[in-house]
Amino acid sequence: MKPIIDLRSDTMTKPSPGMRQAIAEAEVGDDVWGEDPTVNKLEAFAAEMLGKPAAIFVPSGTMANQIAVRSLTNPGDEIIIETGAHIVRYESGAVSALSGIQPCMLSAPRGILTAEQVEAAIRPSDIHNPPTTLICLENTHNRAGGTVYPLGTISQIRDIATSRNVAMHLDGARLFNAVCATGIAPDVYASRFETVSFCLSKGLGAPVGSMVVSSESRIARMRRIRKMYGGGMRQAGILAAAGLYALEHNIARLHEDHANAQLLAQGLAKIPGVAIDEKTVETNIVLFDVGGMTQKPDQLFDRLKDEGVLVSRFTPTTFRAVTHLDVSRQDILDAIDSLKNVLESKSLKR
Ligand code: TLP
Repeated sequence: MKPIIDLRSDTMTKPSPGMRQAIAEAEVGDDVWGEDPTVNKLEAFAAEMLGKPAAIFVPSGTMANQIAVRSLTNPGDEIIIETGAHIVRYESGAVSALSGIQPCMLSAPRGILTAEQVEAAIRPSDIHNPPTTLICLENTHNRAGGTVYPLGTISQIRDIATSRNVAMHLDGARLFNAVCATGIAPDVYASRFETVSFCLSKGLGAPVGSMVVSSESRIARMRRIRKMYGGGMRQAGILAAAGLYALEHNIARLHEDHANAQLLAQGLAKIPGVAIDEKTVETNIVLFDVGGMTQKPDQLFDRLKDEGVLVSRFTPTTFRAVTHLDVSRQDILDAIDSLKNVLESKSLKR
């Protein structure tokens, strides 16, 4: 049996021996009581890194986004968000169910909204209109293929948001991939937003956990909302220890994942019938379309699985491959060979 090369997501990473050691040695207490020293350390560390006064540790990226949105809105409000954003696409309708808001969804190439688009979507104050109270951006943008939000665009949107009294939340599940790709410090990105979430359990390799950073008062509000949503954890220091280890050891290596994504994209681009825009591969996500192949996508997907290469599907014909710390350069070279075997057989264009 061939070894499995799991490119379905960077959520697939497993804790390394060093991380497991940190987990084993973690000091713990009851975090609902604010008494877990390792959670407290992680929260202080994250806040400092992102240049905000406070942070909160939560079980998932979804909960991080949801408590942030809830803390910044009232039921009946409208939020401006890109159509493919995780918050509206992959969180089970939570913003509507839990915050009672309605999303105003705008489509944008590469997932990057323009300031003009956002400005035009902010509702004028009128009794008929829901108040626009929040703009949510995603950096990197998952569904667009890990694209990076230009800082200039974020700043323009910030200026409009400030002048119209609208708050901003960043779904920074993969913010450190953007940091790695651009060299822009995390606190510079964070300074444009009231709240920023980021995940420890994706490319950073922790088994569980996300953070939200914000002001002291908003984090205090989010602690109450987290409790309401069932996210108050007890001896969570064993998870926070993994998160601290991830922040200390696994940021500097993200460029390896980006190089591997480039390598994979170059390999895919050479396979006749595969549609891939190499320019969109800016970080660790590679989207490619197999709609131009003679074999059906379902068949290709299953054959790739049989070859030991696991990818996920974003549309019936678009496959996503995500590089991460459990996938080496050699794995990518092997994956390209397998992709060639599967995709080049009878791969004449229609
Ligand atoms: N993304 C997952 C799936 O849910 C699609 C993945 O495999 O990429 N924001 C962004 C931008 C995300 O990509 C994700 C997870 C989340 C939030 C949610 O994080 P979790 O899964 O921890 O709730």
